[in-house]
Amino acid sequence: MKDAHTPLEHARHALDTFEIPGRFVEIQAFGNGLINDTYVATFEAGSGSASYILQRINHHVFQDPASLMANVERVCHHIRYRLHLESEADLDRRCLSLVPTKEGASFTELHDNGSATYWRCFDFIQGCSSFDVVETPEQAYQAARKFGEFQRLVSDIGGCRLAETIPDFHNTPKRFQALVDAIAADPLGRVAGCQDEIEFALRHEAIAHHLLGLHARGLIPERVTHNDTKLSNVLIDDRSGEGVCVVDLDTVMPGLCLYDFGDLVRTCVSPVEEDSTDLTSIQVRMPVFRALARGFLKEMVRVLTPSETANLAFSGKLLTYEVALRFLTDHILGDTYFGAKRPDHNLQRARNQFQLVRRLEALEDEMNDYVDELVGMIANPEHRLPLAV
Ligand code: GN1
Ligand code: MG
Repeated sequence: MKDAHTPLEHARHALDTFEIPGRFVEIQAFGNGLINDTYVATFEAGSGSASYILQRINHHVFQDPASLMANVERVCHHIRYRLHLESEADLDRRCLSLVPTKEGASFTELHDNGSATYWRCFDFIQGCSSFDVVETPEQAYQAARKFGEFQRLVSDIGGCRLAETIPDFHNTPKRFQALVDAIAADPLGRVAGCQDEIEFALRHEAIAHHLLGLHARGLIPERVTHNDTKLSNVLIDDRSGEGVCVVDLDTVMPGLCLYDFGDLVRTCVSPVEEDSTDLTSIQVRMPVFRALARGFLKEMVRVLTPSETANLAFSGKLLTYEVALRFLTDHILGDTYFGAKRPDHNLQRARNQFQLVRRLEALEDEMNDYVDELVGMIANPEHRLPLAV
């Protein structure tokens, strides 16, 4: 086949390398991810049609696609096995299934105009939706429960330590240093236009060191974590509203469990998306926070150490601060990581997230009190905890 030209033609070409039965019908772009390019493809086979998710792995971000895919294969396989042991009936919707290439590999490498691209393909999970903004506390509960279950299921994955697909991904002190370096370099002269955000970031540096400090003292262990637990990375059943499947396994690697709870708080409590410019709408919806704590603890309460539980509320502030540092750094360096759909997009994202840090800080005591209350109720053998919303 001749070299593909448009991204869609390229995707179509990649699709041909996978072992998919039936006749190709169509392919189109899918989802809102910032890093990988995602497509959905439909095929006609026998009695009906079947859909597939095709993804181009961003190998500038994930520099070792082979190790990444080895992680994904191991994690998918392990989750399926664990769910099978728990007698899960709906296995094909509860965990991702990779479609092998025609050569039996988990991903395909293509060359287009001299540069390599990497692709993988999953069965499409029918009857689900994903959301960028939580609509009800019930949805938050479902998402948190699913990510809690995910951690519980992968907690006993055997074999060697999973590969770090992005080294230091949630090393917030290093993210802080990257911002300091970007400010010093100021390659596009953007620093003058974001003094308030820089001042806020620098003044809050202590946030960056807290969890890794506890980890260094042995109070918070390393676990296998998802590391990108935004709300849109869990599929919710269209009919029952139940959490069905955790997706986007690219950053599953060794990490701290609070990174996962923290990113859930970051992406769920606010009623507006992370790039909304209406800063007055950014609030912490306490019923949503409470639902997240209930959902996550429902699965993880027996696994967590006291320091982990004591920092559930803090973790939301940490992850929000961290991504704000990353957005601000990317703005200063020219939007090369997250991309930008409009001028100052990453600065707007950073402003939004710093505002959320302020709101979370204001309610941190209230959130901690709720977590204490919840843990106390669970510890009481006679508790009748309203774990469901
Ligand atoms: C990116 O994978 P995606 O596009 O959903 C990023 C996350 C950020 C998020 C902010 C690998 O997520 O860390 O929290 O954007 N993923 C990577 O929306 O950098
Ligand atoms: Mg992701």
